[in-house]
Amino acid sequence: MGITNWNTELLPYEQAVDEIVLKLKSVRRDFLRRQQHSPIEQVEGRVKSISSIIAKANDRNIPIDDALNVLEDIAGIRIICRFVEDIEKVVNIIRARDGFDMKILQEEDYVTNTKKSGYRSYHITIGYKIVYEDEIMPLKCELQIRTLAMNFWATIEHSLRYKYDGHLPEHLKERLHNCAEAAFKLDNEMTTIRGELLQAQKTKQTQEFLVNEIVKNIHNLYAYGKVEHLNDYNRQFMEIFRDGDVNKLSEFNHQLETMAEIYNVRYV
Ligand code: 0O2
Repeated sequence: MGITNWNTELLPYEQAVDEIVLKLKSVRRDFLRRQQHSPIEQVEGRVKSISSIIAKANDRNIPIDDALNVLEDIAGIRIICRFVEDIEKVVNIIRARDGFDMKILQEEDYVTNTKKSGYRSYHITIGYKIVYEDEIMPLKCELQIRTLAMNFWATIEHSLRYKYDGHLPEHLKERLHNCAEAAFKLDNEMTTIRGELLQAQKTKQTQEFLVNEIVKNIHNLYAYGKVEHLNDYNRQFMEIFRDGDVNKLSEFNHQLETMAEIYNVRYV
């Protein structure tokens, strides 16, 4: 076995993970800015620990020196969705980038084809290039796309598998199968109330948008010296805000916009 300086060898993977996480978080932010439901709920990234790399290489009879070239999940990204339906949307978002800033190398659908363990998730292996020490460096990265329920199950099962060194006792396997079944049912149940949840989400996003607009409009009127009604505006705003009625917030915002037009206030 050669001497691998793991800490420096893994730095490019850390950079790739940071870049991809940032890009996917921006996708989520774009949806929210457009006041749309984001199929991406959370994004997490990690570089595989040195001990996990060595253990996986050993399990698969891969010489340690080849591990970085052969293992495709040294850089790993987990994309968590609320609903099963969101998984396909995320997959399509990734596919739309194929050939642009990432290259799809492989897709594995463990959502439809549940693993024997009960594991469900959609895996995409991508090729991703980074600029590292002035050189273009191609790397591989595994994206795991799954729902919150699938993630809950996988996290618990992973910890238990680690505890038992990969050899889960039968009684635990059975329980985990029951839990996987329950997670599957939970995802299906969530799908049936998806419409209601999306509506609630939309109302909250609209309320947040209107509050931002109102605060900005009041500030602009103040900045342009239109201070005579300022206390009134603030009082009215607080009353409507406490009331929580989105229509009233919208009406009030409209009033402020009309005032801004009358006073010819330009936005600052
Ligand atoms: P860690 O600590 O998560 O990195 P392959 O079977 O090789 O064709 P696959 O399944 O994509 O394709 O490869 P692999 O190596 O079996 O699994 C890749 C990763 O998927 C795993 O990484 C896990 O994160 C996750 N995974 C796969 N199967 C299971 C499972 O049964 N339970 C859980 N909890 N996770 C799973 P690592 O290396 O296991 O670990």
